[in-house]
Order: sequence, then C-alpha cells, then structure tokens
Amino acid sequence: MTNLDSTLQRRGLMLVLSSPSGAGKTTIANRLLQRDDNLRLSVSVTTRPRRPGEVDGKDYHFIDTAKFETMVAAGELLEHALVHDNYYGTPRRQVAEALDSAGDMLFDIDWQGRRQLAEKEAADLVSVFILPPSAAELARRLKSRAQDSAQVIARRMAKASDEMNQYFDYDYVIVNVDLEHSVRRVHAILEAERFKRVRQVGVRDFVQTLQSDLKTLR
Ligand SMILES: Nc1nc2c(ncn2[C@@H]2O[C@H](COP(=O)(O)OP(=O)(O)OP(=O)(O)O)[C@@H](O)[C@H]2O)c(=O)[nH]1
Ligand SMILES: [Mg+2]
Repeated sequence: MTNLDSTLQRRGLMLVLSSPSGAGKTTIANRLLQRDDNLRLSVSVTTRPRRPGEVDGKDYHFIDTAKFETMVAAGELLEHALVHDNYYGTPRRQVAEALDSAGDMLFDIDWQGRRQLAEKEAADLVSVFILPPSAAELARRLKSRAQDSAQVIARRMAKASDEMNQYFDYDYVIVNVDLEHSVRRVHAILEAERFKRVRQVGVRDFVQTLQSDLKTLR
C-alpha cells in the first residue's frame, strides 16, 4: 500500500520487534507485513517443531539441531540464541541482500537477538518493544494458545516477567492495548525512520542536482 517511489536513494533499515512471550508481537509483525510493500520478514531458522498452520520457509525454516550447528559454524547466522529450549537464528544472506537494495527487514526476534544485531549493525537498527496491557491479558493470551502444552505455557509465563526488563535497551516501547492501533504505531515509527537524513544516502547528489539545475534556470 505504501508508495515508496522516493526520489532519494536510501539504505534499508532493520526493524526489530521484541516482547515478552504473549504480548502480541507476531500478530503485529504479520499485520505490518501486509500493510507495507517495502517491508520483508527475516525468516529465521529454528529447531522448534512446526506448529499446525505454520508454513516451512514462510514462518520459519524448520531445521534440526545438527543443521543449526552447521550453520553457526559456517558463520551463516547474523545472530542466534536459545529461546525457551529451542535454537533460533537469523540467516545472514537475506538481510544483506535486502538492505543493499533499499528493502527494509522486519525481525521478530528476542532481546538476545537484538543485542547481537546492535553490536554488528547498530546504524541500520530500529528496535520496538511491545508490552502487554496487563498481567491478566498476558496470561489469557498465553493460555488461549491451545497449540502449546500446559507445561510450556507455565514456563513462558514465568519467563515473561524476566523478559520485560529488556525494554530498557529498545528505541521505542508500545503497550499493545488495541492491535490495530499498535500496528499503526509501529508503522508510523517505520515511516519516520525511513526519512532519517543518514539513511537517505542519495540526498547529497539530489541537492547538488537541484543546485546545478537552478543555475541553468537563472
Ligand atoms: N534471537 C532470536 N530470536 C528469535 C528468532 N526467531 C524467533 N525468535 C524469538 O523466539 C521466541 C519464540 O518464538 P516462537 O517459537 O515462534 O513462539 P511464540 O509463540 O511466537 O512466542 P512469543 O512470540 O515469545 O510469544 C520469540 O520471542 C521470537 O521473537 C531468531 O532468529 N533469533
Ligand atoms: Mg511470537
């Protein structure tokens, strides 16, 4: 929907969405991808089993631990982490390709992933932390995920409280009271960040062209 036929050449950015488990980050991420043509999801690799409804290659690349370890050893992952007993990682290649072609990348990754990206790619990084509106709502969302076992849900609730501390390292914080509002807010952040002067690498040439064209008109 967004028209990004900008006159200025621009470098792509990396938009990281993180949250405690169950705050609604993945839903926001998917809505955002529908809304914005120039935003692509960084599809992670994971050793977690595929859930019903998930598509291999679209939601995640589902791989086994041996393959994951091979990718880590070969340096194919930009970042990787152990989250809730499973391994997750961001393949390096798709990210580099997108940024060079002015495409923006969306990362649904945890705080450990953001930290590693910040160490390597700070200038391209924009990070948003999503919080649930209340403890009761967070508990309700985690329980309504019938796909997970009761044991898994209990563990995630215990962890959510710890994970909330990580908000401090993020650029933006959004309390997800209303899904549509939250999507709009993240999108507003994305749009504004695209116009940062440092990202618009073509601005210098553009101004010079304007100036020389003006001379011919004088
Ligand atoms: N560091 C890192 N974290 C990832 C990556 N991919 C996914 N994650 C995170 O791993 C956590 C678990 O994700 P999933 O297994 O899809 O489970 P989920 O039900 O979506 O869990 P929550 O989003 O935490 O509620 C989430 O916090 C994801 O953001 C990755 O490549 N790297
Ligand atoms: Mg999720």
